[in-house]
Amino acid sequence: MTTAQHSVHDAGVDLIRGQDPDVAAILDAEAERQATTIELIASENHASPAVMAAAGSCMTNKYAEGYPSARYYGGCVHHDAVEQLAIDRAKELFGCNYANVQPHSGAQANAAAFLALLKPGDTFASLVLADGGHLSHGLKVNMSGKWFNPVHYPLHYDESHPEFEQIDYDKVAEVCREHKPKVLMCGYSAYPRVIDFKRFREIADEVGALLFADIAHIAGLVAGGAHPSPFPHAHLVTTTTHKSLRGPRGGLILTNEEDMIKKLNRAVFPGTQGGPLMHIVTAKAVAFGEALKPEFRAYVQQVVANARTLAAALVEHGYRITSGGTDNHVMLVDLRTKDAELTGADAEVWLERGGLICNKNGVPQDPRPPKVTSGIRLGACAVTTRGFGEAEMRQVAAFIDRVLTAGLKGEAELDAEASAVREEVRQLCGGFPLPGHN
Ligand code: DSN
Repeated sequence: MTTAQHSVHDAGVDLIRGQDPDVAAILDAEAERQATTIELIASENHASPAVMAAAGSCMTNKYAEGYPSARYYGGCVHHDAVEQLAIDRAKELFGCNYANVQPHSGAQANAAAFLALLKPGDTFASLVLADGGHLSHGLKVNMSGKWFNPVHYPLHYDESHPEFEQIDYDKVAEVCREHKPKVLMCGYSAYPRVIDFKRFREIADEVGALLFADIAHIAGLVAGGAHPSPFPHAHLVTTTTHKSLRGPRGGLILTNEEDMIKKLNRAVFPGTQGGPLMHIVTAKAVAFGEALKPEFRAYVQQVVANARTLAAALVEHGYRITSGGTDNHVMLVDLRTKDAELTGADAEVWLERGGLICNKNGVPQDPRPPKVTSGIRLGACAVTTRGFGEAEMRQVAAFIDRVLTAGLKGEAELDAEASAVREEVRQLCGGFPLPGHN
């Protein structure tokens, strides 16, 4: 067992080891992978030992269908207490009057929001999905696209426009005027710029739509003051809790609209879910408590600074960053400026061989299919949690460039360089242990 594995992780896995060595071996290997690789997937993070302990706690043993003080099962006194704590902390964190902490995921939160706000066949507007949207924002094979009528607004696609690859707000208004959606959605999975919630609300008001902000990616930045809040502009906000917010894997719904509260509660339970995952609700309470601390504000400021530094360093290495940079934690790297033949699919696999974990991602107007793509998406949330600063981000950019440059030369060059980078990554990670490791 390596030093990196002497951690809070061991306490849990040691319990499993005696009973189920097969599972324990997998957990050990995953702990080792997380400790010794650089996590650049923009939607991932390293939750604290307290969050992970709560997620693995006795709260998993209980059914608590319903809401605090209104359950369908006895014995919920402590589950009431922890859910109420999570609700109160979420409301304080985001400055709103209502929080539903039960959605199992962001997609589940969105499904409940659609159920509450729309009838089958109703129209809603969202970003062109391939340009940074999410599957739950109207993909044809998702419930949102099968049962409702999504219409999509574009980015600026004209390279000479000063806001190239940023949201084209005039087109948002045009699409809304033409289709009169009941709901206008904003918030994305791969959009590196600030979202102008006020402008979205003006457009929503003009056409009589409700404004629905899915802040799954930027929730931590919003909570920590590094991105403007969707409130007071959005009527409804959904998010995940495990990305920049650094909690357990899960979802959350927020609003200030009194007339939506009953509908939202019903849409989550019994509309789209049964028993809440109370161990995860408990871990959400812990994570929200962490996010209310001043250290979290410093953390998200550093996330943004680190993302900017990584983007700038990659530009120096010859890569194009879509929209010219990033204002938040995420960036899309257009690989074609390095080499027209380089694909996101190859880059993802090659980088993993060097211990650099990311995902292929389409760039706006990408001519390649989603399983190939011309880009990779990188984020700074996880590396900032382990303590990387701007010097380390420049090192990361150099690692990325070394692996991709070698990969373009051929398998022998890739094998040698990826192995060398893998070792340097391991050493760098050793100096920045994950939370709870020593
Ligand atoms: N899969 C998430 C992401 O990577 O952004 C969105 O659900």
